[in-house]
Amino acid sequence: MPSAVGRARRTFEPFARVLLALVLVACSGPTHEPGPPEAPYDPLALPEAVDSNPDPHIFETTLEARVENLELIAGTTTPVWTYDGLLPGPLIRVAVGDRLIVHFTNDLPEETTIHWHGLRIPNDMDGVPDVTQPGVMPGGSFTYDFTVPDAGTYWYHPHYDSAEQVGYGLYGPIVVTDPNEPKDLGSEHVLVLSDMNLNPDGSLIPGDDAGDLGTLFGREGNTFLVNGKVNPLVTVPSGSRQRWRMINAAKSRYYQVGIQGQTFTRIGGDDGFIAAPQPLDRVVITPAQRADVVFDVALPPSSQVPVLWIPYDRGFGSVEFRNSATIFTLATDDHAPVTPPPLPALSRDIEPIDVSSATTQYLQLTENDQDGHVMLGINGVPGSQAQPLMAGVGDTQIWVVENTMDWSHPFHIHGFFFQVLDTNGVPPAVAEWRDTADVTVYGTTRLAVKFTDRPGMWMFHCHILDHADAGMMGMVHLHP
Ligand SMILES: [Cu+2]
Repeated sequence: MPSAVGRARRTFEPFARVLLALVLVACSGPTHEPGPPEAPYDPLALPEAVDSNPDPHIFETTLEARVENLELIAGTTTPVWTYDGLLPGPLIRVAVGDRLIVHFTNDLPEETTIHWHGLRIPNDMDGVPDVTQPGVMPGGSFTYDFTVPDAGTYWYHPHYDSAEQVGYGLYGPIVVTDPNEPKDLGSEHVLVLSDMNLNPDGSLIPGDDAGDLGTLFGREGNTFLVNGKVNPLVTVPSGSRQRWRMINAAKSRYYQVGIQGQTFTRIGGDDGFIAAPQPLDRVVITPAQRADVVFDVALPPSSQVPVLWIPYDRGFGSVEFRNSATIFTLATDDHAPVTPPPLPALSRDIEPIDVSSATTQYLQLTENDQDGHVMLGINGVPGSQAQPLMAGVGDTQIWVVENTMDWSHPFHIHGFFFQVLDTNGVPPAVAEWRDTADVTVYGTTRLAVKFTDRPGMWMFHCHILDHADAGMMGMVHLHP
């Protein structure tokens, strides 16, 4: 029979042990605590804009444009032009039909605005300085306030000195979600693809580098960036389904994206889902376009493969003597491969625009000389000197856009979706809504646009921003 002393010791000892353990834990600090399992580091994760409005259907936030020193090349700093100090700017994620309010302040040394690329919003929210709003001066502010009408992947960027400002880093992604979209589309990443022209010490190469030749070709940065990073290592489970919402935010570079041994299924483009999924080995995204792709990672465990930029022929000098480059490295973890559920059936009714009573506008994309300097234009006239095209609300128009130059032009219309009728006589492989379409070297793209509503002055331009700034832009005056 245990003595009273023995009982007391046995009762005391566990207390002492617990006490000792507590003291040890307190002294050893948090590193010895097991804690919750850490989520694997995701270098592609983007900080998201924060909603300060309690109304679930209003997303209200702030954006500040400012110069921020960031380390893009290891050991150097670059004075990047940013939204909120981030490259790219914060991801704005809203649901279709939400009201978005952005209180914007400009702390750059230069005038700026925000253009909401692809969003079908009222004209006075379109962000074109001196056309739809006064430019936002240094120290100034402007409130953007509109309803987001369409699900899809979009982006925002300035429309003042845009080649320089976008080239220096001013851009950010917008995802407009649809609560009714099919599930099982995969683990989602928003990929903002861009480039930046940097000196070895990290400083910015000026936006007028290489003079007229730079303007004609369109300046491509020498540093590839994905979500503001240089060649990050991204680890995912073997076999897992990935969904990449890719945005080409580069000011001039075309992205042709490919992975050795991997097929993509493109499910969306500029303005939401396309009519039917499209299998592709490579995805071509002109400046400003978007591509929404899914794929099941065709890599064994513990392996890695480069996600490549592959030279794409957009005219003289774009493919000659150029090699593929790594955008980032895709790796698999050491777990057994996973098998995702079958891809849900995806289809979207995209009725062809009725062009039976459409009028036709002819636009030649032209190169002009002015005082011995390269000047670009539309129908021989730079944007600053051009008369606007005319359209009435409810009109349908066919725009025949003809390229007379040695370089392709990604042609963008603000505020409206359009349908490409054909490119060099060939209709698109799959029906889709676009806001930016490629016009190939000496080629012709015909597109149909219905000006449904929202009168005002709407801009259109080449989205090689060096070309736009050199005059390849114009306006369509949409009257009530
Ligand atoms: Cu162009």
